[in-house]
Amino acid sequence: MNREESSLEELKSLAQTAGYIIVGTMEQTRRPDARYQIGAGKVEELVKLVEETGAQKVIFDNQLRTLQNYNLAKATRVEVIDRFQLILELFRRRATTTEAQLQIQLATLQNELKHAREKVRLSKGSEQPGFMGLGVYEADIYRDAIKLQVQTIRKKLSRIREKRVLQRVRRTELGFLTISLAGYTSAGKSTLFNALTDETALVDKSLFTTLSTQTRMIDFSGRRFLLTDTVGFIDRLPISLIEAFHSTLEETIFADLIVLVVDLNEPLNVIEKKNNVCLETIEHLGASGIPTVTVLNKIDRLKPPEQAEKLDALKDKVKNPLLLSAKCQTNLDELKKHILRVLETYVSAEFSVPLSGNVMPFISWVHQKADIHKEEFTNDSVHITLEAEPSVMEQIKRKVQDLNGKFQLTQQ
Ligand SMILES: Nc1nc2c(ncn2[C@@H]2O[C@H](COP(=O)(O)OP(=O)(O)O)[C@@H](O)[C@H]2O)c(=O)[nH]1
Ligand SMILES: [Mg+2]
Repeated sequence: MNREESSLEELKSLAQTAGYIIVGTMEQTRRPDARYQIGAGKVEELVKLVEETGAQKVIFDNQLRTLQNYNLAKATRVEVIDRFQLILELFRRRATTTEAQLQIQLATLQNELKHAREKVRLSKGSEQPGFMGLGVYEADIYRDAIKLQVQTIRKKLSRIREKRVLQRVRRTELGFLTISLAGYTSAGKSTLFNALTDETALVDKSLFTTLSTQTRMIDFSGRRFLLTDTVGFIDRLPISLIEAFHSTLEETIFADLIVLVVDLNEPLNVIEKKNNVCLETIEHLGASGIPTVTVLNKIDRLKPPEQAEKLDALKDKVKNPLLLSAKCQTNLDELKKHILRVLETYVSAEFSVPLSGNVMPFISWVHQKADIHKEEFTNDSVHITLEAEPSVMEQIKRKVQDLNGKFQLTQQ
């Protein structure tokens, strides 16, 4: 329920990513009503829609105040959540590492703290979905309990420094290369994921009991890959969810290759802005050295001259672009070839450097520019196994020699 169509589309995509089946939608353009967010007449319509469709939940695009949330749940007799809560749920479903789970708990509790007073007041003697069981609390006691939990989680988080390399090493030992699908909500990641995994025969289940449903095996050119559909980037991500988003994304994006999916049907300035946010975030996570191809998706919506025009405008700003339509399954074979080409131009190497004052800035630079496979610190040196573009590798080699280290190219 919101003003712009694109926003509702995005909400639908988010809900689907979180595992919901959408049975109906409704929109209203007006000034928000204090009691219900939507107008009284619209509430009646909503109640009817819920009854007719048998919906088990109502999701609002606009942020709901506690009172509105309460009144809507009372009227519809189902749980009502807003976009913020939906995003939290989505992260919760995807988080498998302890760090990600803690970040999400933290965001949930902080949100709860904001609404605690009002919620306790409303829940006295009520049995609304989402408000149950709070009636026994006094507001201050409830708030104190939350604050205590927040502190405990903060402490735990500061103790956790997970070795993200480990997960990858394990997969590499299994003999698969991994590919992650990244990109904004609605760009077409899941559609591409399904298109690429369509013809794939079922493989030995026991191997995959540890994998989530967002990861499947694909096979091409005699090689096997694990393809992961990530949570993706979200427009207007609430600031309080950024840490939770980073840790959820981080565990899925560390792959041998990233396929960044872009909706080419959007205006050029929007595409560029989103692409920059993606690249900056990937860099922030320390994953910018990972080989990346950019899928310019939804070309079925554009005429060929327009496709060419946009490709030309973007080609220096995005990494290894390729025109494609996930929905119509055009250029899927080109994508596979493109992936192999990009992977093959990367060279592998290993090096050791003695630890000295200026080694750490160099190592963090390497983390940004190259794809690190293994990193071992001893008392007096660091040993790194990595892949990078040939020009980057050349720079690394020179710097290693400057630092009196040993450098060696290896076979892939
Ligand atoms: N026209 C067109 N629509 C597409 C294409 N790929 C995805 N879509 C549509 O875009 C919407 C979002 O797709 P989805 O795969 O859920 O995006 P995700 O949020 O990135 O996973 C859906 O309605 C898809 O049907 C495409 O190549 N062409
Ligand atoms: Mg999706």
